[in-house]
Amino acid sequence: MAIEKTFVMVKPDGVQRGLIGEIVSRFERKGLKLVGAKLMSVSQQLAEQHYAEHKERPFFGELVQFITSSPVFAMVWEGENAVSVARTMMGKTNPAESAPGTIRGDFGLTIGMNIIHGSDSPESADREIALWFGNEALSYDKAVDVWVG
Ligand code: RTP
Ligand code: MG
Repeated sequence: MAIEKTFVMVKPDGVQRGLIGEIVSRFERKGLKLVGAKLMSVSQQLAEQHYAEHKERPFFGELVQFITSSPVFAMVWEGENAVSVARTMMGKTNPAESAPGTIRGDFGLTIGMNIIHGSDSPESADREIALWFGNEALSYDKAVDVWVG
C-alpha cells in the first residue's frame, strides 16, 4: 500500500466563491486524511517558486498575478495513492474538458481560474509540501470510533 502525502490548494477563485468547504468535504468523504491546512496570502516569491516549472510559459505572469491576488487555502492530504487520487478528483487542467463529477468539471469554466491545484507526482508533492508547510504538516492516527457514541 503506497501511503502518500499530496499538496492541494484552493486557488483565489475557489476561496472567493466559497468552495473551501465543498472541496474539503469531497476529500474527506473520499477517505483521505487532512494533515495540514491554512488560509494564507501568497508572496510573489512563493508563487514564483511554486510555479517555477512554468517560468518560460506565456501565461506565467498571469498565473503568478492570479495566485497572489487574494488568499488561498493550502492543504496536505494523506492516504493511499493520494497524489493520483487527488488529481483524478480535480479533473483536467482545463475545466471545459473536465468530466462532471470532478471539482473542475463541476465548478469551473476557464483554464485561468480552475479553482484548485494538486501536486502532479510524489516528487512534486515532496517539493511543494516542503515549500508551503516546511515541517508544519502533522501526522496522527485516525480513531473515529473514539469520538462518537
Ligand atoms: P495545477 O498545477 O494548478 O494543479 O494545474 P495542472 O497541473 O493541471 O496544470 P499545469 O500544466 O501545471 O498548469 C498550471 C496552471 O497554469 C494555468 N494554465 N494556464 N492559459 C493557459 O494556457 C494555461 N495553461 C495552464 C492553469 O491555471 C493551471 O492550473
Ligand atoms: Mg501543475
